[in-house]
Amino acid sequence: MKSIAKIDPIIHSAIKKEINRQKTQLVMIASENYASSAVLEATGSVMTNKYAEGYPGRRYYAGCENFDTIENIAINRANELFSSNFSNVQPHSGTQANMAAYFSLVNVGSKIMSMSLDHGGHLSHGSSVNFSGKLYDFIHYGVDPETEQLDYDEIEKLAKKFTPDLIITGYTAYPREINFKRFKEISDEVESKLLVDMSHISGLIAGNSHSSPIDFADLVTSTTHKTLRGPRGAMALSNNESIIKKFNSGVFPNTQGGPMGHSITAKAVAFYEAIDSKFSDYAKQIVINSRTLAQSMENRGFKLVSNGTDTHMILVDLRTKSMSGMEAERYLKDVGIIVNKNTIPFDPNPPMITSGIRIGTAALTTRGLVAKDMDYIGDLIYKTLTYCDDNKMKSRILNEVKEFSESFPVPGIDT
Ligand code: DSN
Repeated sequence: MKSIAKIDPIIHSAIKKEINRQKTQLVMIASENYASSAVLEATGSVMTNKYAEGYPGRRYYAGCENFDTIENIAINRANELFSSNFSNVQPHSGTQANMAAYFSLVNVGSKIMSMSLDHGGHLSHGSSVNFSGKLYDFIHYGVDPETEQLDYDEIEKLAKKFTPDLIITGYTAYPREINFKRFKEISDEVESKLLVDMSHISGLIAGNSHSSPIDFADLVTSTTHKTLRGPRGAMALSNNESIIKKFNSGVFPNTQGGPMGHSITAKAVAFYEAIDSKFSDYAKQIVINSRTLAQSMENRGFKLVSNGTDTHMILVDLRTKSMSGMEAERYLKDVGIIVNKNTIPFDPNPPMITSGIRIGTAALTTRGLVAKDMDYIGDLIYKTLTYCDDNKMKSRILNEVKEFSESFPVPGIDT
C-alpha cells in the first residue's frame, strides 16, 4: 500500500487498523470470509478503469476486448463450478441480483412466497422496508415452532392457499440443509416459478457439502463473497435460456449500468479457486467446524435454534440466558469475537435487540482453524457470556483471543 500511504495517510492508517482487526479478532460473522491474495489483487486491478455496458461481444463502448475475455471466462467458470448452462456475473450485490430476478420471473404486483425476515429470510425477499415488499405482493412462511426447521407440508399448504407466481427459498439465518427437490415439487404443484437465493451456502454447494439447486430452480442467485470466498458482488445461474436472457436485461439495462470489471475479474479468479479440488476439503471443514462449535456450545448449556446445524452457521437462542442478542454481540466484541445479533424464530425482541446471535465458521476455516479450535472457541464464548461482568476475566479472554487469532495466517496479509 505504498501509494496510498504516500498520497492519503488517513485512509492508509484506517486500512492498516482494519488489517490489524482482521488479524487479531475472531471473525465469526456468518456472511463474511477472507478473500485470497489472488482475489484481492484482481479486485485492486486496472479492470476497475473500464466501462463495458452490455455483455461480451455486444458492448456500448470500444476497447472491451480484454473485458470480454475475462467476463466470458467468469461465465464459463461459474457454469463449470455449478454445472449450470447459463450464468450472469454482473450483479453488483445480492439484492440487485434479486431485483433483476423478480423483473425476469414475474410482473410488478405479482404474488411471491418467501421466508419471513425474522425466521431467517432476507430483506430483499419481501421486507416492507425493501423495494421487494413495496413492488410485490408477498406472503411469508416460517419454520415449525417445535423443530424450528422448515415444515414442507405446511409450506405446501400455504402455497396451495396463496397460489404464488413465485416461490423463494434460500436464507440468511437458517442453519439446516434445504430440500430443493421438495420446493420444486411444491412450485410445480401450484404452477409457480422457483427462485433459489443460495448466497449463504454457495461455497458449500460448490464444494459438494450441500445439495445443489440448479436442477430444480428456474433461477439461482448468489452473492460471491460469503462461503464462496470471492469478491463482494453477486451472480445468477439458470438452465433455462429464455429466463437467463430476461435476467440479463433485468441487470443491464434495467437495474444496473456499467459492470464492475475489477469485481468480475475477481469473481473469475474465485471461481477458478473453487473449481480446484481443495475447495471441497475447505467446504467440508466449514461444516465440521460449525457442527463442532454447535456441540461445544450445547455441552456448555446453550440452546441452538433447530438444535444444531448442517451448514456454516449456528443460531444461538439466548432466551434461557436472560441476555439479548445485542448484549451478547457487545460482550463478545469486547473480547475480540465478532458475531452478529440476529432474530430467532418467534423472537419476542425487536430486530435491533433480538434474542439470538448468529455465528459462522467460513472465515476462520479459511485461516486454517479445525475442529479442536472450535471447541476452544465454544469455551471462550461460554466464559465471555457467563462472566460478562468480570472485567479481569474479560481482559484475560481478550488477550487470549488476540494471541490465538494472531497464530493463524490471514490471506492477503500473511499469505
Ligand atoms: N446481510 C447479509 C447477511 O449477513 O446475511 C445478507 O445480505
